[in-house]
Amino acid sequence: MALNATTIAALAEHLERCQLEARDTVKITDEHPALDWADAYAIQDAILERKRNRGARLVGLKCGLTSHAKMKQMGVEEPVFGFLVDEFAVADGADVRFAELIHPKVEPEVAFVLKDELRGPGCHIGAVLAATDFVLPGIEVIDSRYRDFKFDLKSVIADNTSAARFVVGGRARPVHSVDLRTCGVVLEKDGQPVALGAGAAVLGHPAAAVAALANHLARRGRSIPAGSLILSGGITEAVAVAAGDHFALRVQHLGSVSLRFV
Ligand code: OOG
Ligand code: MG
Repeated sequence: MALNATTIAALAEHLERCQLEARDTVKITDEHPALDWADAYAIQDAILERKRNRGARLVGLKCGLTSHAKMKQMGVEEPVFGFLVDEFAVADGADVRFAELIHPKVEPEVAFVLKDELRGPGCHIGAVLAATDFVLPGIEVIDSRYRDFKFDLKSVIADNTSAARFVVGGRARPVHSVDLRTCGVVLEKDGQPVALGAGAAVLGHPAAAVAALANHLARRGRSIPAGSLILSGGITEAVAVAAGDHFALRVQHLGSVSLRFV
């Protein structure tokens, strides 16, 4: 670690305030160029700790930058991982208040719910499929706290990988009943398709992203607990949002899910 505990806590407070107050900021590596990977995840952990101290519940985890479309869009080359708390959750079909966000974008994703703990190293697609209870369609609303959505990997990790809101569909499908590689996804804005893809866009298979998460956590002495909800990462480029937009995601065999920005 390159930063001391006081700086980690101050950066966590700063980034969380930006999230809660819908304010943007310059990326933290501008002021702290020495910030390393351990610092970045320590800041993310400190944000989670702040939320937990106010009564928030950890409901799951997210993988980000797991598709070539996303990596290309953001100009980076490695997946990142973050957390999901209950305050980010939106009910299917519900309204999201645009004023609570800075410059949100939406992403079509597949969500996994685990029946068993997943522990790396050496976690692979087979282990993920065996540990998965069911899968759901999900829309993630990302909202980087960094000005103009411009960041490097360490800054975005510290900012909890831009996590802001998410919604998942309510029809649970057993993971063995669908081929998540070939299943098609259509994201519609106000009834018009705005992004199209298939599950294979995410590391060849969305379960590979969950395996990468388990292997990443193993390097930090952690595992994915049973019962976790995991967003496996945007299948297409993220789509910019304006107030009034309605988004519906249709995932082949998994049903649909929607939300509206008001
Ligand atoms: C980082 C988060 C990306 C995904 O699904 O790829 C992400 C960002 O692009 O702001 O959640
Ligand atoms: Mg995402």
